[in-house]
Amino acid sequence: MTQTKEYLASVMAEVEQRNPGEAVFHQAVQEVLSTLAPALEAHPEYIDAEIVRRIVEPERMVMFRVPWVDDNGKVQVNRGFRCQYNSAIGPYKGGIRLDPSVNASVIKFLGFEQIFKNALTSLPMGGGKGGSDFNPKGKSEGEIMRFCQSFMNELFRHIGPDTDVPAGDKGTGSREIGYMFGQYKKLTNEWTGVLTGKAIFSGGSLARTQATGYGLCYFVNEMLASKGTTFEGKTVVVSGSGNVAVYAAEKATTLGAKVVAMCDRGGFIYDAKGIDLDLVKEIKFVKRGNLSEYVEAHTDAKYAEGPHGIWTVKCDIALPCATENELNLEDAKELIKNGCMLIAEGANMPTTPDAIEAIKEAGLLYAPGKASNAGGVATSGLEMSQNSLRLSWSFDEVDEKLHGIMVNIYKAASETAEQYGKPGDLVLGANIAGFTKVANAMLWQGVC
Ligand code: NDP
Ligand code: 2IT
Repeated sequence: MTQTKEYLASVMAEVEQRNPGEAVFHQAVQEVLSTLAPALEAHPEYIDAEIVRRIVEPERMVMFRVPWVDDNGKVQVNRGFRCQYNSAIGPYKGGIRLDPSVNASVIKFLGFEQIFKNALTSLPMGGGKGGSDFNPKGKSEGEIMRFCQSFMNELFRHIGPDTDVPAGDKGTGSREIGYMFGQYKKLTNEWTGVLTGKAIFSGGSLARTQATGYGLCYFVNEMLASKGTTFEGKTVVVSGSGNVAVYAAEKATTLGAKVVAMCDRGGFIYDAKGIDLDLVKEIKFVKRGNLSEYVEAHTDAKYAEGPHGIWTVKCDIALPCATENELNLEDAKELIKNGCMLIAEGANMPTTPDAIEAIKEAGLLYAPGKASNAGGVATSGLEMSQNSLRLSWSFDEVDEKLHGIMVNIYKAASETAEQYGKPGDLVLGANIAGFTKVANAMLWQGVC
């Protein structure tokens, strides 16, 4: 085991040396590599074929200029990325993030996570991610459209329904996917399922909008069942108030829980009666406003500046659904002190490594995003299937398939954890289950 751990440490050192200063990328790789030793011990052929050294290196990374003209006639320049990380089990698949914080490190961390997440869904999808440092906040419809068209003017030559299928992520919703899809169609003169998260009337799948949040709750349901309990009567805190957060809160509420707090970048709301989700949807999705407006309608609710305070709210279940590293050690200590029993990630890598340690040590149930938030990409996979079949399934049909996939991911992660002598360690279980699938495909395909 020592030798294997040394081998993994040497790969990690190479990743750090080859990608200097890319902190979140290093963090994501470290999280996976720190759990792989038992799998490599059981399968020395993975070391012989240098699967780990190969899997940490993206197959391709495209970086490009995205020029566009703002409403004042001024030329703006953003940077676009697409990381085509691994295509061993299917076409590259993963979202596009539009956020000022986007850089090569962020895109590579997200692409790397996506490899294992997509493998866990059991659908034939490789891993990829893209995005731009464009900030959609405060832009007019015209500016959003011109940016998306310019972004696609370059991206189109790198993607395709059997090559790479992007989708939404933070900052990219149905509106942006629509403009990108329109431009791809114009440039290629082809109507194909090249993007997922499309509108229902234009080849999209029912339940894709809800899928990440609903899937997260289906996964949490399985975790709770392992302790003989359910969502019924639980108090839940959900960070964020975007696509993932809102539909996680909606499903948790349907399953009998009370969601008492949510946040955005500006601050968090606390409503002891249970959050009014119709109002949150109106503020965030229709008006594209700030959550602070919530207390204008619900004067007995509270709003506090800064999103971090949300973790001081007492709850049974915490669902971080906003962004990476949003839940740190101090936040974890607050949750533990207040009797929280379960933390499951809707966002990608929202919990810092020291916070994860503390959460595990305190004996809370903990689910890593690459397992618990896989419902979104799984349903994107179902959208691809429907596009290929030229068919549309009903909401219930898709939702039922999503539910089955999440139950299976939980089973795969928990059974793998048990198989490797770490029962309950869903981080190790998810990493090894996802890794093994991709590693076997890479072995079978030879050194390429
Ligand atoms: P959205 O853009 O729809 O919503 C993001 C939410 O998080 C918003 O409420 C936003 O606040 C808040 N937020 C963003 N950045 C920060 C920050 N730095 N600090 C505090 N709050 C922040 O994104 P999604 O819901 O789609 O994505 C959320 C997370 O889930 C991301 O990590 C994404 O990668 C992950 N994910 C998304 C999937 C999907 O299908 N969309 C699938 C799986 C994972 P504000 O409104 O003020 O901007
Ligand atoms: O992080 C993710 O899994 C997503 N943003 C969804 C990707 C997708 O292709 O649906």
